[in-house]
Amino acid sequence: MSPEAMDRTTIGAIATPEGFGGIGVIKLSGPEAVNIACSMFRRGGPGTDNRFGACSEESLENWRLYYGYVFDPEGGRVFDEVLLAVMRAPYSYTREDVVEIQAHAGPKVLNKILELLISKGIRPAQPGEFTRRAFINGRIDLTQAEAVADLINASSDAAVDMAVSQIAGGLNSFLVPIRDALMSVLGTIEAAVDFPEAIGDEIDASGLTRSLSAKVIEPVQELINSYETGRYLRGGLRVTIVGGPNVGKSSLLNCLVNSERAIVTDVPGTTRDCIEASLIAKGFSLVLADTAGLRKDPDAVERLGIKKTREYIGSADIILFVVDAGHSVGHEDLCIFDELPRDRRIVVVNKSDLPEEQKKFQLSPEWNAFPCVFVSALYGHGMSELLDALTGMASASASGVNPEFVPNWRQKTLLDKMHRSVSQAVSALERPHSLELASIDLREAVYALDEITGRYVSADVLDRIFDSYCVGK
Ligand SMILES: Nc1nc2c(ncn2[C@@H]2O[C@H](COP(=O)(O)OP(=O)(O)OP(=O)(O)O)[C@@H](O)[C@H]2O)c(=O)[nH]1
Ligand SMILES: [Mg+2]
Repeated sequence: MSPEAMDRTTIGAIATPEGFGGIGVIKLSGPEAVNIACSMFRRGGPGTDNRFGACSEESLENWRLYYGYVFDPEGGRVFDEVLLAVMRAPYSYTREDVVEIQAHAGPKVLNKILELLISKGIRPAQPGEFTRRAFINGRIDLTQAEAVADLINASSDAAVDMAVSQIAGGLNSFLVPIRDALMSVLGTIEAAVDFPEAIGDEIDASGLTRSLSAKVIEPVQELINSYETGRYLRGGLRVTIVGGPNVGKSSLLNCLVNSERAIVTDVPGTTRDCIEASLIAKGFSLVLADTAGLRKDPDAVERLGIKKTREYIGSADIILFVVDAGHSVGHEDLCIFDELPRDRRIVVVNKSDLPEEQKKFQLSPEWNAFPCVFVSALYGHGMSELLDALTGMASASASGVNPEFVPNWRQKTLLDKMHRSVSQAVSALERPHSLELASIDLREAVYALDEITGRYVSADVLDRIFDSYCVGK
């Protein structure tokens, strides 16, 4: 199904977050936006004859800020002193006539102005409706619309960079040549299916297969790979803190987030559950998880905690393996360490504040090859070095990822579908008399690609995407 038919009503919403502040913005979009805003706006200040200077639609130029007052034309009551900007179609966010009113950000005053606008015929906007209109009106594609939400939700520099690149059309520009290649092969195959006598025998199946592999399968695989490595740019890098009991895992979490997030005692086995806390460090968003200490003979409750720890290890991007500087490395430590994924672990030697005579830890030869940081969670020593090691590892794994082309989960699912369909088409092309099957698979791939960009997408999918937006965006 093609993008839905346009709803032509004029919509309005408070575009800034609820609360008290300097400025609150009310945004309108639709054919009546300028007319309605004008009917309740009077220019003021220099250049006007009086406080309620007359204002006609034509007198408001595009892209200029006008100083004045919002007032109720019925009773004449003034609601606020505002700045107003008009952006007429098609040079606006939605490609419709758009008006923005910058008022004072108090919930009462903004709601009063919105109510006044509604009484004049404006419909309150649904969540994401301005961006949805920008998409329906063809100003942006669906990948760009989704990146707008990513930008709003971005919690780190890396996530901002990625969203900005994608708003500029990064992902779509990568997909355009893939679609062209698919359509070209599909055109050849469909012609051969429709006119078998004329073309059927002359078709160069191995040439088509090569083209599909180089121009479709390989770049699609590249995008799928960048989802895996770039996933944390969106949701945050998952860092799991593991180690034996009492080594200071919870103390480390508290120290990193500078808050008493987890309970710390000298009783081994204090932490039974996994405790999460977020942190922004050196431009990266980190989701830290403190876990139950891993040991050989846990009680029933600890056993459940340890099961959960293993799940966290499985889904972690980086694992901090904490050991106690006051203990030598034991068999149990080595066993835990060996269980951890090789390329994602950092050894953290905690309690390095202990006096020299109490220090028993010696770096095990097996651990030489891995990053190792000495810290004291009690005194906050070594945290900067630890964050350097963490973000260094994150940067290294992101270095192969082009932030312009990092798909989200929805897009990645459709890329998987494309990959499957095109691979099936390639197999069909390698068999005799299977051109029709190949064309069906390639059509499926084109549908999947068009669902990514929104060229053909169901209203349900759009509802799901835009419902997660805030009102006013
Ligand atoms: N000297 C010193 N003591 C520490 C340090 N970090 C933690 N401790 C102490 O070590 C003990 C255990 O700390 P926790 O943070 O609860 O250790 P844990 O690894 O979370 O322990 P479990 O949850 O029981 O597995 C507490 O008495 C802490 O005060 C440190 O850097 N130096
Ligand atoms: Mg603990």
